[in-house]
Amino acid sequence: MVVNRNELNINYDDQGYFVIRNYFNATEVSSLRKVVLKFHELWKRDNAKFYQEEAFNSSLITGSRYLAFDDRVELFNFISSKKIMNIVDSVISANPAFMNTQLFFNPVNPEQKDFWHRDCQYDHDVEVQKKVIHDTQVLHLRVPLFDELGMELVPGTHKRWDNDEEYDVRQEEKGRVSNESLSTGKTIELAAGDLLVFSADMIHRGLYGLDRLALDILVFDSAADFVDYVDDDCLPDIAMLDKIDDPRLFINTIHLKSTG
Ligand SMILES: O=C(O)CCC(=O)C(=O)O
Repeated sequence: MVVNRNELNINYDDQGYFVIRNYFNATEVSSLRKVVLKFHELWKRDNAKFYQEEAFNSSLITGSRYLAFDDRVELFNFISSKKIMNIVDSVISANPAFMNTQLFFNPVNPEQKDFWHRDCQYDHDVEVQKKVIHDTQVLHLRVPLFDELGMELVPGTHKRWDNDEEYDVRQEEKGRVSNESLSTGKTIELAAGDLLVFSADMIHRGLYGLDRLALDILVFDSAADFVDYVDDDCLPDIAMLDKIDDPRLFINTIHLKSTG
């Protein structure tokens, strides 16, 4: 599939997200699903109480705790594949760097509700959030491994502050709660094979339901100050780097770590 990188960049800049339908073929999805499911089963067993009671995601999928060398190399090669790098390069033109991976699934407890947020709200108070949304933001590339209800996003909020409704719901002010619907929200249904790219700091929520299992790849611009968020164990070692076709996403992170 030919993607128009310039057009993607314009969409991202304008709206804070874009989606490419049927970007991955059935073979690519099933190979990825196989290795991710191996991680997921082991992770669930190891985190049984957390999984049963409250979890809706895991992270550090490329780390050494649950996956062995060959599976990790396969994941690293997917993350830095031509298809992914084409997209990453269209949004971050100079020195994109790998941050982490996350896996999103349905919480076991059906009473647990999906919730609106900006990722930066977990690191910063409101006054700082108002500033950091104008700085470089982390990019999420969501690869759904099964058809899912998808995500709800508020277009444009990667560049603007919340209106009153958005703020009260997201921050649970004035009696509002974070799983209420927002009149500005836009639902993006996703199917296995699609790719959704969005800014971590825009207002968003994942929609629970169906068999959702989505791999999110998190990438940042080397010029931004995010390297402290990277766990060393999620990066490829020398022997793995040798088996990665285009390792620059990881090399950029390793370089930042060694100079930071
Ligand atoms: O899918 C979800 O449950 C939430 C996703 C999300 O917040 C994120 O990818 O940053």
